[in-house]
Amino acid sequence: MSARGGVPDPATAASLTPGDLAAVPAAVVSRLRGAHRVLAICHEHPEADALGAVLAIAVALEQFGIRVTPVCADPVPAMYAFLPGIERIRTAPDPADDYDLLVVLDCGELERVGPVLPAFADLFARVPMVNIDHHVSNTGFGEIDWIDTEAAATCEMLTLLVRSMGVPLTVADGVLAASLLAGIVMDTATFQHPNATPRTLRAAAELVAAGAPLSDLARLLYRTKPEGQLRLFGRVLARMESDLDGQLLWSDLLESDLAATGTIGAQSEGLIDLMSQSETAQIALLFKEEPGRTRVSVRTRDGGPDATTLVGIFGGGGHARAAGATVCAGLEAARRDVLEAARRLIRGEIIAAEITPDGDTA
Ligand SMILES: [Mn+2]
Repeated sequence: MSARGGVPDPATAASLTPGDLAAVPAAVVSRLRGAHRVLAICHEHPEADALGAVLAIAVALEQFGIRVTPVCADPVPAMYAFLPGIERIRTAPDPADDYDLLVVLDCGELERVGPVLPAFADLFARVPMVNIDHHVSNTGFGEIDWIDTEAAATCEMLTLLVRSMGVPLTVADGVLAASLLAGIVMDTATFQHPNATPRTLRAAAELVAAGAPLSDLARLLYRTKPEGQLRLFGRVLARMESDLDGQLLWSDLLESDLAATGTIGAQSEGLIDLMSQSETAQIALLFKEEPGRTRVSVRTRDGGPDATTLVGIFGGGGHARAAGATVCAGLEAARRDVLEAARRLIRGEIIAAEITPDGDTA
């Protein structure tokens, strides 16, 4: 890629510091460089950090003549179909290939790779594994573990890795830079979450300089929705209720809403974040009706109650501002019990937290 007006020459657009690159363990680099046949795998139910990571590691290692199979146990969701190179990702390892290294990406525990694990139990037991991840809860299941909980995304770590391996970020017609930036945009909500650090921005600056389409990625990952999804949001928002002068806000997502709008449960993603934009809400709750159970998503205001305190009562987990739980009860009963606990939490009647260190935040 040549330098054009306003686009810095990627060769001279270094933003990452030597200190940033020193965070990459030499053992990871040498293990990767010594491999011949690599299986790169991310978690099931993938999002852009997982998908971007398997694609990026594949493209980067291929620059050294290493053969890589990028795998995710689930088919790529339609909303990520625009990512360049995404069609390469398979749902299972190639049974005919003789892998000598597994690279597990963005998985807090090995089981997160999904049904591929039991289906290829022998492969996972036999072949050495490098574990690259940024989740605090990572169990350290690899032969080599590189866990960086300061990284906003696994793709931030891989940007450091690729740079320290000397691979130009411009290779593969932009697939490398776009994949890496997609993961960073995904996990930071376009640099809006508090996990976006100066290093995250330095990594992203180099990717943009290498041609990664930041504006397109932000729009396609966060501001593009099927019409049915907007109608789903409309139904749920119209049903919203509040209490305690608006400090407590909630709504229900019924199974019939999905049928009426032609959507699937995963398309409720983002709805609770919209509800949590309420000026007054300390706690926003979304109750999702499912067969035989109710999923509860929780968001809390900065400086407000800890969401993990609330969901901990119901066996859930997550983060202080975003958490979730699954209640084995129908919608009415689950809503009654969770709202009662939320009222007590807002009134300061619950002080001791039963905290689950990590869990679903959906
Ligand atoms: Mn991630």
